[in-house]
Amino acid sequence: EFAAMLERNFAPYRRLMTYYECAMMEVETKFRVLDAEFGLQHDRNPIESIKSRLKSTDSLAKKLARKGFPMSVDSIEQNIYDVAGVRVVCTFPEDMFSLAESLLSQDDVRLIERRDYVASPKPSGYRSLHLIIEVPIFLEREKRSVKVEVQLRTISMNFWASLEHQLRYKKDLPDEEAAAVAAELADLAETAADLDRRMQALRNYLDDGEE
Ligand code: 0O2
Repeated sequence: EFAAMLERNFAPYRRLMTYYECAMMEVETKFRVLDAEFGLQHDRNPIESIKSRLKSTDSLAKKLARKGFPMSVDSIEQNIYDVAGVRVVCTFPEDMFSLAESLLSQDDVRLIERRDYVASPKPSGYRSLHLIIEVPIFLEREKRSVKVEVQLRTISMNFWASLEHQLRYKKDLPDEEAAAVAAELADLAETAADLDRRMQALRNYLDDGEE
């Protein structure tokens, strides 16, 4: 159904995806600017890496179907908030939150939704700070607001999420074993969070010594 709809609406679909790509570039640049400025002030960089991705046609079709939304180009724009995704991997947990705060204080950024999976981790153990924001993009004749999902994580949270994502495809196990694997993964997430807490404490100790 989705494939047939795309075939009929290929030009508007491509146009919409281009808008998302532009918004993703804008947001990525905002983080690069914040990273550079922070580097000047503090002699270290809060961002380890940035990765942007556009949701694939396949994942879009699956998400619309799963959530029972109409299969149309307009429906993508109205209902799917993570078509454009920017993942920012930070060095320390406090960096995640100060970057988020700086981004949200910019007058062309509008916050749509904030989900703090650090304060409230998912049952899987997943931790990250998710922001759905809207940013303007300037086109030849108009200005459009486009939604972007930002995921802020530490290196340690990203390490856990990447490996858990890989292992998820191997979870075709009997219920009992699957539960044991899930429990082990949740426990590993606690270990990762502990690393973050200790690294942050060390960072704060060294920063205090410098003043
Ligand atoms: P991809 O390939 O990153 O797009 P929904 O999107 O509706 O399923 P919701 O509640 O809208 O879920 O979004 P949520 O859970 O706040 O964020 C979804 C995204 O967060 C996921 O994207 C993952 O990137 C990440 N995520 C959430 N929970 C987990 C988890 O337990 N493990 C890992 N590794 N990542 C997680 P998608 O859509 O799954 O995929």
